[in-house]
Amino acid sequence: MLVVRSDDHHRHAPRGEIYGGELVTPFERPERWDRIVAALDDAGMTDVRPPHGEPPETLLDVHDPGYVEFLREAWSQWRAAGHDGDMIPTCFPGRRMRALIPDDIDGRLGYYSFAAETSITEGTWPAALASATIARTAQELVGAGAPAAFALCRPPGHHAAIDYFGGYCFLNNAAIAAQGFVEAGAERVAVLDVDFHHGNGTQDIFYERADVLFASLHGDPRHEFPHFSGFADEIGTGPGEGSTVNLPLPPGTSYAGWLDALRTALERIESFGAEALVVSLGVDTFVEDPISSFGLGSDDFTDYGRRLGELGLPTVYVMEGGYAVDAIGINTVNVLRGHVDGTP
Ligand code: Q9C
Ligand code: ZN
Repeated sequence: MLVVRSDDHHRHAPRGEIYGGELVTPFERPERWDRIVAALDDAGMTDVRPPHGEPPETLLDVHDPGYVEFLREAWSQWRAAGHDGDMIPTCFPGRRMRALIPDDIDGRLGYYSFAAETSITEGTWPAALASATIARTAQELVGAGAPAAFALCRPPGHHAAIDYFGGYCFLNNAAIAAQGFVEAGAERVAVLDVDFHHGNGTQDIFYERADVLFASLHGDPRHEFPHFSGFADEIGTGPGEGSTVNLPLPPGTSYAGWLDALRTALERIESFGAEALVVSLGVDTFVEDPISSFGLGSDDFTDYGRRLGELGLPTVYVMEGGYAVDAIGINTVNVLRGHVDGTP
Protein backbone atom coordinates (compact mmCIF):
# COMPACT_ATOMS: atom_id res chain seq x y z
CA MET A 1 0.00 0.00 0.00
CA LEU A 2 1.39 3.39 -1.02
CA VAL A 3 1.55 6.01 1.72
CA VAL A 4 1.34 9.75 0.99
CA ARG A 5 2.40 12.10 3.78
CA SER A 6 4.34 15.24 4.66
CA ASP A 7 5.59 17.05 7.77
CA ASP A 8 3.54 20.17 7.04
CA HIS A 9 0.78 19.04 9.42
CA HIS A 10 2.98 20.11 12.37
CA ARG A 11 2.16 23.73 11.52
CA HIS A 12 -1.39 23.13 12.79
CA ALA A 13 -1.05 22.72 16.55
CA PRO A 14 -3.62 24.76 18.47
CA ARG A 15 -2.84 25.51 22.09
CA GLY A 16 -6.24 24.50 23.36
CA GLU A 17 -9.61 22.90 22.68
CA ILE A 18 -12.76 23.89 24.56
CA TYR A 19 -13.95 20.67 26.19
CA GLY A 20 -16.22 20.29 29.20
CA GLY A 21 -15.94 23.99 29.99
CA GLU A 22 -12.14 23.96 30.05
CA LEU A 23 -9.37 24.65 27.60
CA VAL A 24 -7.63 21.26 27.29
CA THR A 25 -4.78 19.96 25.13
CA PRO A 26 -6.48 19.28 21.80
CA PHE A 27 -7.44 15.65 21.19
CA GLU A 28 -6.51 16.23 17.55
CA ARG A 29 -2.77 16.81 18.00
CA PRO A 30 0.44 16.31 16.01
CA GLU A 31 1.44 13.23 18.03
CA ARG A 32 -1.37 11.31 16.31
CA TRP A 33 0.52 11.60 13.02
CA ASP A 34 3.85 10.58 14.59
CA ARG A 35 2.27 7.47 16.10
CA ILE A 36 0.77 6.41 12.77
CA VAL A 37 4.07 6.92 10.95
CA ALA A 38 5.89 4.80 13.56
CA ALA A 39 3.37 1.97 13.15
CA LEU A 40 3.53 2.12 9.35
CA ASP A 41 7.32 1.85 9.57
CA ASP A 42 7.07 -1.09 12.00
CA ALA A 43 4.70 -2.81 9.58
CA GLY A 44 7.09 -2.33 6.66
CA MET A 45 4.67 0.02 4.87
CA THR A 46 7.55 2.15 3.66
CA ASP A 47 6.56 2.94 0.08
CA VAL A 48 6.15 6.63 0.94
CA ARG A 49 5.38 9.31 -1.66
CA PRO A 50 5.40 13.07 -1.05
CA PRO A 51 2.43 15.19 -2.07
CA HIS A 52 2.91 17.01 -5.36
CA GLY A 53 3.72 20.72 -5.22
CA GLU A 54 0.48 22.25 -6.48
CA PRO A 55 -2.68 22.84 -4.43
CA PRO A 56 -5.40 20.39 -5.49
CA GLU A 57 -7.30 21.86 -8.43
CA THR A 58 -10.43 20.11 -7.16
CA LEU A 59 -10.41 22.37 -4.06
CA LEU A 60 -12.81 24.94 -5.52
CA ASP A 61 -15.05 22.23 -6.94
CA VAL A 62 -15.98 21.11 -3.42
CA HIS A 63 -15.59 24.33 -1.40
CA ASP A 64 -17.03 27.84 -1.72
CA PRO A 65 -14.43 30.36 -2.97
CA GLY A 66 -15.31 32.85 -0.22
CA TYR A 67 -14.73 30.16 2.40
CA VAL A 68 -11.34 29.24 0.97
CA GLU A 69 -10.37 32.91 0.90
CA PHE A 70 -11.49 33.23 4.53
CA LEU A 71 -9.24 30.34 5.57
CA ARG A 72 -6.30 31.75 3.61
CA GLU A 73 -6.59 35.25 5.10
CA ALA A 74 -7.94 34.38 8.56
CA TRP A 75 -4.73 34.53 10.58
CA SER A 76 -3.44 37.80 9.13
CA GLN A 77 -6.85 39.43 9.70
CA TRP A 78 -6.89 38.11 13.27
CA ARG A 79 -3.44 39.59 13.92
CA ALA A 80 -4.47 42.85 12.27
CA ALA A 81 -7.40 43.01 14.71
CA GLY A 82 -4.87 42.92 17.53
CA HIS A 83 -5.43 39.37 18.73
CA ASP A 84 -2.63 37.03 19.85
CA GLY A 85 -4.41 33.82 20.87
CA ASP A 86 -5.80 30.97 18.79
CA MET A 87 -8.86 31.85 16.72
CA ILE A 88 -11.90 30.33 18.43
CA PRO A 89 -15.36 31.23 17.10
CA THR A 90 -17.75 32.53 19.71
CA CYS A 91 -20.74 33.92 17.80
CA PHE A 92 -22.80 32.06 15.21
CA PRO A 93 -25.83 33.00 13.10
CA GLY A 94 -28.78 31.66 15.07
CA ARG A 95 -32.07 30.67 13.47
CA ARG A 96 -33.89 33.65 11.88
CA MET A 97 -30.84 35.95 12.20
CA ARG A 98 -29.23 37.51 9.12
CA ALA A 99 -26.73 35.17 7.48
CA LEU A 100 -24.80 38.00 5.81
CA ILE A 101 -21.02 37.71 5.53
CA PRO A 102 -19.53 40.16 8.04
CA ASP A 103 -16.46 42.32 7.32
CA ASP A 104 -15.14 41.98 10.84
CA ILE A 105 -12.94 38.92 11.49
CA ASP A 106 -14.81 37.84 14.65
CA GLY A 107 -18.01 37.80 12.63
CA ARG A 108 -16.41 36.03 9.67
CA LEU A 109 -15.02 33.38 12.05
CA GLY A 110 -18.51 32.55 13.29
CA TYR A 111 -20.06 32.74 9.82
CA TYR A 112 -17.61 30.21 8.37
CA SER A 113 -17.78 27.66 11.23
CA PHE A 114 -20.29 25.47 13.02
CA ALA A 115 -18.44 24.48 16.21
CA ALA A 116 -16.07 26.12 18.70
CA GLU A 117 -13.74 23.24 19.59
CA THR A 118 -11.67 23.85 16.46
CA SER A 119 -9.05 26.59 16.71
CA ILE A 120 -7.26 28.27 13.81
CA THR A 121 -3.59 29.13 14.32
CA GLU A 122 -0.85 30.75 12.27
CA GLY A 123 -0.01 27.49 10.49
CA THR A 124 -3.52 26.12 10.04
CA TRP A 125 -3.98 27.19 6.42
CA PRO A 126 -0.69 25.75 5.08
CA ALA A 127 -1.26 22.55 7.07
CA ALA A 128 -4.85 22.16 5.84
CA LEU A 129 -3.79 22.84 2.25
CA ALA A 130 -1.00 20.26 2.51
CA SER A 131 -3.47 17.76 3.96
CA ALA A 132 -5.84 18.28 1.02
CA THR A 133 -2.93 17.98 -1.41
CA ILE A 134 -1.99 14.66 0.19
CA ALA A 135 -5.49 13.29 -0.44
CA ARG A 136 -5.45 14.50 -4.03
CA THR A 137 -1.99 13.02 -4.63
CA ALA A 138 -3.09 9.64 -3.25
CA GLN A 139 -6.11 9.75 -5.58
CA GLU A 140 -3.88 10.54 -8.56
CA LEU A 141 -1.61 7.59 -7.74
CA VAL A 142 -4.61 5.25 -7.60
CA GLY A 143 -6.04 6.82 -10.76
CA ALA A 144 -2.72 6.05 -12.44
CA GLY A 145 -2.98 2.36 -11.55
CA ALA A 146 -1.95 1.77 -7.94
CA PRO A 147 -4.56 -0.56 -6.40
CA ALA A 148 -4.75 1.46 -3.17
CA ALA A 149 -3.10 4.33 -1.34
CA PHE A 150 -3.20 5.75 2.18
CA ALA A 151 -3.40 9.54 2.49
CA LEU A 152 -2.07 10.32 5.95
CA CYS A 153 -4.03 13.56 6.24
CA ARG A 154 -3.81 15.88 9.22
CA PRO A 155 -5.81 18.00 9.94
CA PRO A 156 -8.71 15.67 9.12
CA GLY A 157 -11.50 16.71 6.75
CA HIS A 158 -14.87 15.00 6.89
CA HIS A 159 -16.62 17.63 9.06
CA ALA A 160 -15.58 20.46 6.70
CA ALA A 161 -18.63 21.39 4.60
CA ILE A 162 -18.95 23.51 1.45
CA ASP A 163 -18.45 26.71 3.43
CA TYR A 164 -17.78 26.03 7.11
CA PHE A 165 -15.20 24.37 9.37
CA GLY A 166 -15.50 22.50 12.66
CA GLY A 167 -14.92 19.12 14.25
CA TYR A 168 -11.13 19.62 13.81
CA CYS A 169 -11.62 19.89 10.00
CA PHE A 170 -10.99 22.73 7.51
CA LEU A 171 -10.74 21.30 4.00
CA ASN A 172 -12.58 18.12 3.08
CA ASN A 173 -9.76 15.82 2.04
CA ALA A 174 -12.00 12.84 1.23
CA ALA A 175 -14.29 14.97 -0.94
CA ILE A 176 -11.28 16.38 -2.79
CA ALA A 177 -10.10 12.82 -3.49
CA ALA A 178 -13.56 11.69 -4.64
CA GLN A 179 -13.88 14.74 -6.88
CA GLY A 180 -10.48 13.83 -8.35
CA PHE A 181 -11.86 10.47 -9.48
CA VAL A 182 -14.87 12.20 -11.03
CA GLU A 183 -12.72 14.68 -12.93
CA ALA A 184 -10.55 11.80 -14.17
CA GLY A 185 -13.68 10.32 -15.77
CA ALA A 186 -15.31 8.08 -13.17
CA GLU A 187 -19.11 8.15 -13.45
CA ARG A 188 -19.73 6.69 -10.01
CA VAL A 189 -17.54 7.09 -6.92
CA ALA A 190 -18.34 5.90 -3.39
CA VAL A 191 -17.20 7.55 -0.17
CA LEU A 192 -17.45 5.19 2.80
CA ASP A 193 -17.09 7.00 6.12
CA VAL A 194 -16.13 4.68 8.99
CA ASP A 195 -15.06 7.43 11.41
CA PHE A 196 -17.03 7.32 14.68
CA HIS A 197 -18.57 10.72 13.89
CA HIS A 198 -20.95 11.50 11.06
CA GLY A 199 -19.15 13.01 8.06
CA ASN A 200 -21.51 15.98 7.83
CA GLY A 201 -19.14 17.93 5.60
CA THR A 202 -18.78 15.22 2.97
CA GLN A 203 -22.54 14.70 3.03
CA ASP A 204 -23.11 18.44 2.53
CA ILE A 205 -20.75 18.59 -0.45
CA PHE A 206 -22.36 15.69 -2.33
CA TYR A 207 -25.96 15.92 -1.06
CA GLU A 208 -27.45 16.93 -4.41
CA ARG A 209 -25.18 14.83 -6.59
CA ALA A 210 -25.93 11.44 -8.13
CA ASP A 211 -22.33 10.64 -9.13
CA VAL A 212 -20.93 10.31 -5.59
CA LEU A 213 -22.49 7.92 -3.08
CA PHE A 214 -21.85 8.92 0.52
CA ALA A 215 -22.34 6.15 3.09
CA SER A 216 -21.57 6.64 6.79
CA LEU A 217 -21.60 4.51 9.95
CA HIS A 218 -21.50 6.68 13.05
CA GLY A 219 -22.67 7.43 16.55
CA ASP A 220 -26.33 8.42 16.60
CA PRO A 221 -26.52 12.25 16.45
CA ARG A 222 -29.09 12.17 19.25
CA HIS A 223 -26.11 11.36 21.48
CA GLU A 224 -22.98 12.35 19.60
CA PHE A 225 -21.20 15.13 17.71
CA PRO A 226 -22.02 16.68 15.21
CA HIS A 227 -25.48 16.51 16.86
CA PHE A 228 -27.43 18.07 13.97
CA SER A 229 -26.57 15.78 11.06
CA GLY A 230 -26.40 12.05 10.32
CA PHE A 231 -29.99 10.90 10.90
CA ALA A 232 -31.18 7.89 8.90
CA ASP A 233 -33.76 9.93 6.98
CA GLU A 234 -31.07 12.12 5.39
CA ILE A 235 -30.87 10.40 2.00
CA GLY A 236 -29.86 13.17 -0.41
CA THR A 237 -31.99 15.53 -2.44
CA GLY A 238 -32.80 16.36 -6.08
CA PRO A 239 -30.59 14.29 -8.39
CA GLY A 240 -28.76 13.11 -5.25
CA GLU A 241 -31.84 11.54 -3.67
CA GLY A 242 -30.87 8.00 -2.68
CA SER A 243 -27.10 8.68 -2.92
CA THR A 244 -26.65 9.43 0.78
CA VAL A 245 -26.79 6.53 3.24
CA ASN A 246 -26.74 7.20 6.99
CA LEU A 247 -26.41 4.35 9.45
CA PRO A 248 -26.51 5.86 12.96
CA LEU A 249 -25.67 3.42 15.76
CA PRO A 250 -26.29 3.67 19.51
CA PRO A 251 -23.58 4.37 22.10
CA GLY A 252 -21.83 1.16 23.13
CA THR A 253 -22.21 -0.48 19.72
CA SER A 254 -19.88 -3.50 19.54
CA TYR A 255 -18.23 -4.94 16.46
CA ALA A 256 -21.14 -7.31 15.74
CA GLY A 257 -23.61 -4.43 15.47
CA TRP A 258 -21.15 -2.26 13.59
CA LEU A 259 -20.44 -5.06 11.10
CA ASP A 260 -24.15 -5.45 10.37
CA ALA A 261 -24.23 -1.78 9.39
CA LEU A 262 -21.04 -2.15 7.36
CA ARG A 263 -22.65 -4.98 5.38
CA THR A 264 -25.57 -2.68 4.58
CA ALA A 265 -23.19 0.06 3.42
CA LEU A 266 -21.15 -2.36 1.29
CA GLU A 267 -24.31 -3.68 -0.39
CA ARG A 268 -25.28 -0.10 -1.25
CA ILE A 269 -21.81 0.60 -2.68
CA GLU A 270 -21.97 -2.55 -4.82
CA SER A 271 -25.48 -1.90 -6.13
CA PHE A 272 -24.52 1.73 -6.86
CA GLY A 273 -21.83 0.38 -9.20
CA ALA A 274 -18.94 2.41 -7.78
CA GLU A 275 -15.83 2.46 -9.94
CA ALA A 276 -13.62 3.82 -7.18
CA LEU A 277 -13.77 4.00 -3.39
CA VAL A 278 -12.65 6.68 -0.94
CA VAL A 279 -12.63 5.58 2.69
CA SER A 280 -12.83 8.25 5.39
CA LEU A 281 -10.77 6.29 7.87
CA GLY A 282 -11.33 7.33 11.46
CA VAL A 283 -10.22 4.85 14.09
CA ASP A 284 -12.15 6.59 16.87
CA THR A 285 -14.51 3.59 16.85
CA PHE A 286 -11.85 1.95 19.06
CA VAL A 287 -13.13 0.87 22.49
CA GLU A 288 -10.61 3.04 24.33
CA ASP A 289 -11.15 6.22 22.32
CA PRO A 290 -11.43 9.08 24.83
CA ILE A 291 -14.25 10.99 23.07
CA SER A 292 -16.25 8.18 21.43
CA SER A 293 -18.46 5.32 22.53
CA PHE A 294 -18.14 2.27 20.26
CA GLY A 295 -16.51 -1.00 21.23
CA LEU A 296 -14.20 -2.08 18.40
CA GLY A 297 -11.01 -3.94 19.32
CA SER A 298 -7.75 -3.77 17.39
CA ASP A 299 -8.41 -7.09 15.59
CA ASP A 300 -11.76 -5.81 14.35
CA PHE A 301 -9.95 -3.18 12.28
CA THR A 302 -8.08 -5.95 10.47
CA ASP A 303 -11.34 -7.79 9.84
CA TYR A 304 -13.18 -4.87 8.28
CA GLY A 305 -10.11 -3.81 6.28
CA ARG A 306 -10.18 -7.25 4.68
CA ARG A 307 -13.85 -6.82 3.80
CA LEU A 308 -13.13 -3.47 2.15
CA GLY A 309 -10.26 -5.02 0.19
CA GLU A 310 -12.57 -7.78 -1.00
CA LEU A 311 -14.60 -5.20 -2.92
CA GLY A 312 -11.68 -5.11 -5.35
CA LEU A 313 -12.13 -1.38 -6.04
CA PRO A 314 -9.36 1.18 -6.61
CA THR A 315 -9.26 2.64 -3.11
CA VAL A 316 -7.95 5.76 -1.39
CA TYR A 317 -7.85 5.71 2.40
CA VAL A 318 -8.03 9.21 3.89
CA MET A 319 -7.10 9.61 7.57
CA GLU A 320 -9.79 11.21 9.71
CA GLY A 321 -10.17 10.84 13.52
CA GLY A 322 -8.85 8.55 16.25
CA TYR A 323 -7.72 9.91 19.61
CA ALA A 324 -6.47 6.92 21.61
CA VAL A 325 -2.88 7.74 20.66
CA ASP A 326 -1.34 4.57 22.11
CA ALA A 327 -3.40 2.46 19.68
CA ILE A 328 -3.98 4.83 16.76
CA GLY A 329 -0.98 3.41 14.88
CA ILE A 330 -1.80 -0.26 15.17
CA ASN A 331 -5.50 0.26 14.50
CA THR A 332 -4.79 2.24 11.34
CA VAL A 333 -2.19 -0.22 10.09
CA ASN A 334 -4.56 -3.10 10.79
CA VAL A 335 -7.17 -1.68 8.41
CA LEU A 336 -4.58 -1.15 5.68
CA ARG A 337 -3.05 -4.61 6.13
CA GLY A 338 -6.51 -6.18 6.16
CA HIS A 339 -7.29 -4.37 2.92
CA VAL A 340 -4.16 -5.68 1.22
CA ASP A 341 -4.88 -9.24 2.43
CA GLY A 342 -8.50 -9.05 1.25
CA THR A 343 -7.77 -7.62 -2.19
CA PRO A 344 -8.62 -10.26 -4.82
N1 Q9C B 1 -18.26 14.80 23.52
C1 Q9C B 1 -13.10 13.91 14.02
O1 Q9C B 1 -13.11 12.79 14.49
N2 Q9C B 1 -15.99 17.19 19.95
N3 Q9C B 1 -13.65 14.96 14.65
C2 Q9C B 1 -16.66 16.05 20.44
C3 Q9C B 1 -17.29 14.76 22.44
C4 Q9C B 1 -15.69 17.23 18.53
C5 Q9C B 1 -14.28 14.82 15.92
C6 Q9C B 1 -16.97 16.15 21.91
C7 Q9C B 1 -15.25 15.95 17.91
C8 Q9C B 1 -14.76 16.11 16.49
C9 Q9C B 1 -12.43 14.16 12.71
ZN1 ZN C 1 -14.33 11.20 14.42
